[in-house]
Parts: sequence; structure tokens; C-alpha cells
Amino acid sequence: MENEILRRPLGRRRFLGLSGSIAAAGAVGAACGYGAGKNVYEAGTATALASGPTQAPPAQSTPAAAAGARPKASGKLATVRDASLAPADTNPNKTLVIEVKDAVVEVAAGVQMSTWTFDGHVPGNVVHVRQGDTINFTLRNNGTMGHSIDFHAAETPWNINYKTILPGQELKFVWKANFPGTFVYHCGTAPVLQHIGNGMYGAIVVDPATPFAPAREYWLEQSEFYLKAASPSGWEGDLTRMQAVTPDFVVFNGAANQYQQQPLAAAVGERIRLYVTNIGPTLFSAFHVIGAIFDKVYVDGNPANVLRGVSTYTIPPGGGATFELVIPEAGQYPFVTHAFAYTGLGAVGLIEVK
Ligand SMILES: [Cu+2]
Repeated sequence: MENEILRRPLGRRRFLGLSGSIAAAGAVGAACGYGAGKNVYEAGTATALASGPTQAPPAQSTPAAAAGARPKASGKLATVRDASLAPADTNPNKTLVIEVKDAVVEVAAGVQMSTWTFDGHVPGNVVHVRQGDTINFTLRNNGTMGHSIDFHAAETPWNINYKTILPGQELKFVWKANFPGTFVYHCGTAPVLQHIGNGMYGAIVVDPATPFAPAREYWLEQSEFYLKAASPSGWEGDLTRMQAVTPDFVVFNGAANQYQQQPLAAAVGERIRLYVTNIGPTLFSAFHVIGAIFDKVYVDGNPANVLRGVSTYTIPPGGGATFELVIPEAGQYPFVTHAFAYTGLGAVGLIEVK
């Protein structure tokens, strides 16, 4: 389907001297009126595309929109989040401490957002454990308001262990990773929409008791950002836009288009395993790799739930899946949410196969 969609801007793409489907994907975003600024490599290209309808999402009634102040990516991200999944350590009795803290993060090139975080990152650190592990967990609130945590990999009472704690407080509980899979964790304090929308989430991967075969492994967490102007960072979360589902950016691992700036590496014929979660807070992900087919999709990341030969797979908000693919030919393979009104907002990365 994307070929038909991508064909339209092709002439313009050639005119601009671009090559590769990623440029076309960016142009699609721009053509939809959703372009969040740069979605291509070269500054000159981005400037050319920015002369098109790349700046304004559909008119909103928020003060920032009324003032014409919408966030726009510019330049390059200062850092690109490492998407490699480090192996889980082999100790079955694990200690995990997560600290809540406020932080300013770059959600698109040059766009700084004041966020509420787990461990200072959006998403928080990836938690990687093994099925059967016992997790001795501590949540420490060094933020400025009440927060909590909800592990989708855990079976534990919500009213006891997912309760909100105030700044300066700690919450400890022990849980067991009974189910293997690819899960989210998030703050569950009301309004949850706002706490997730402001950056309080991460991913947790539970390896199955019988491990998967060796592969090149990456984690990707899709999410949306809804912004309004704020000082001193420039931007902060906008609950009104979250409620209206009018995102400024839709991203993988916390920053728009970051894996165009620094693609994920893989080799021809190598098994690639992607642990993909979607924290939303509201949008579904239609996860797809352009030019490839998933050899296997493990629903929720559980090896008992296997699908074969899948092109695009839905990941609901709060869900996850594990994808395996083997790419037979060298080149660039964009991974996207195939919901194209959102793709151009930053949900395009690249797998570079050599
Ligand atoms: Cu919170």
C-alpha cells in the first residue's frame, strides 16, 4: 500500500535530489499536513520540505496553537537513544530500584520538553529479566508530586502496590515474572493520560524459560507527545491536546525520527528480534517494516503465541509484541507505524542492512 502512497511525492523527491523510501515517508508526512519538521537526512532537504505544509497540524483551540507556536524539529538530536537490548543478568533474585524525577528531554531535534520520568529518561530504563525471576522492587519518588508504577509483567494487587506515593516517599514490593513477554510499565496516578503523556513509562522484557535463539536484538517503544509552550524548557505536556488526541510527535524510544539520524544496524541474513511496545497514551501502533515481512510475531512476546508471515501487526496502547525477521538483501528498511497521519510526526526509523 505504501508504494501507491509514496508514488505521489516521487517527482518532488527526485526534484529535491532525495533517494530512498525514507525521504518519501517524510514527504508523505508533509503532504498530510502533519510533517513535524525534519523527517529526512539533509538540512537543505528539510528546508525544502518545510516550505510545504509541514508546520501546522490541524487548527487547535489551545493557547499555544492560537499564538501560532507549534513545536518544529530543527537540526539534529544531541543524542540518539541506544535501542540495543542488553542481555538479562542470570541472577534469579533481582533488585530493581526506579527513581521518579522531573527532567527536560529532547523529544524532537531542538525541541525540549519538561517531563516527569522514571530514572531521568523518556522512556525509562528498559527492565530485562527472565521468566521465574523474583524482583525485589523499590520505587523512590524524587519528583514534585504524587506518582506510582504499574508493571504489565507483574501479578500484584493494584490497591496495595500500585498506589501513589508522595515526593520523598518510597514504595517496596516483591513480584515474580511468571509470564515471558514484551511489556510496558507506566505511572498509574490519575489522570493516567497526563502522567503517561508527560513521559512516565518504559519497557520490560521477560525472557522465556527456554530462551529464544540468538539474534540481533533491539527494543522500541512507541509513544505520542502533546505539547504546549512553557518556560524555561520551551515545551511541556498539554492535557487538552492529549484528550483531543492531536499529537505533535509520534516517536520510537522518546524522540522523533532518531533512527533516521542513526539507523539500527543488521547484517544480511541475520535474525533480527524487535521487542516492540506501544505506551500510547492513546494511539494504536500498526507496526511494519517497509520492504520486509515478519517471519514470526510473538503476540505479547510470549513464545506460545506465534504468528507467521506477518506484514503489519497491531499493538494496542499498553501492549507489546516481539517481532522476528531475516532480511535477505542489503539496503535500508524503514520501520513505521503504518497509520500514515501519524507516521510523518516522527514514527519512522531505519534498519540499515549490510
Ligand atoms: Cu506519575
